[in-house]
Amino acid sequence: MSAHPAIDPDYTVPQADSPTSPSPAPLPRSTWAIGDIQGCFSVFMRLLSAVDFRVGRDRLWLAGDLVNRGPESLETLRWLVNHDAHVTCVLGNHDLHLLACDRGFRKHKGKDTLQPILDAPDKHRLMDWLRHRPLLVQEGPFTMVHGGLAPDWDLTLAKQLAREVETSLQGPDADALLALLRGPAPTWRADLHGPDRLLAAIAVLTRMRTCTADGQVTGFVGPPEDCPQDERPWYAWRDRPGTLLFGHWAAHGHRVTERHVSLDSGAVWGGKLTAYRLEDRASVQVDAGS
Ligand SMILES: [Mn+2]
Repeated sequence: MSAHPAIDPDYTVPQADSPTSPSPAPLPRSTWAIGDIQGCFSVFMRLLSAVDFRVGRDRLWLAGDLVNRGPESLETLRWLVNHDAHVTCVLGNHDLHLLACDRGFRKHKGKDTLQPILDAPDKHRLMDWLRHRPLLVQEGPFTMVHGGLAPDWDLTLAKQLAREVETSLQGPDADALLALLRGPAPTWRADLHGPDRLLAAIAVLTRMRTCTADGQVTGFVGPPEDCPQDERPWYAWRDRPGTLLFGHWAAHGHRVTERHVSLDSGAVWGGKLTAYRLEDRASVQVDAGS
């Protein structure tokens, strides 16, 4: 018997292919939540054109994984740093990988496209900006993370854990935490302490897609319909107030319910880049392949 029984025993996977609008109505001020850019800068720029994004009027919420795998990670990061006043974003696993690579704690691997950032003359400014991004943001009814939340986390605990990680990443002992990203993370348990607690929280906040009722992750990456037995999408174990926005799960694609909005629609794999407007819940997508 599970310690954290599902609140919704009849949980069903939300419908795929949520409707998108080719030309959203203008609003006095729009807040566009955008999924994993992963260095696809030209696609990102096309999406901003498609939604008529105006600097100084509109805002961006980004679900993390700003960089890596795509061809223009440096251009993406520079643009975001230069538009900092209009950008709210959370850190994803690729962003943390970049921070760890920069400090020499992880190796730049075969499919990584981070070298131009690591070689850039303004690298320190870019890394300093990235290191000061949150892992969870909340405003009004909306909460955004890159990965997910553990079944036994309510929003209060999720925010507290995100703040603990952010404090560590932004403090004098950041290197000690980044160095630990080399190794495996423990499965989240409420009685973890110290670095293990932070590592487990990072794994949930930045890498979780599906899990068992007690929070075990198997690394399933397929669509939610094919979820392994005894697992569910992380959001399906517990009802939480408001609307949760998340990225990281390309095979989930963009699906919208009142409670959950998935934003990673696989732009870096030739899919789409998605923007979802908080004010009226309109969705706009551009094809990454064109
Ligand atoms: Mn990710």
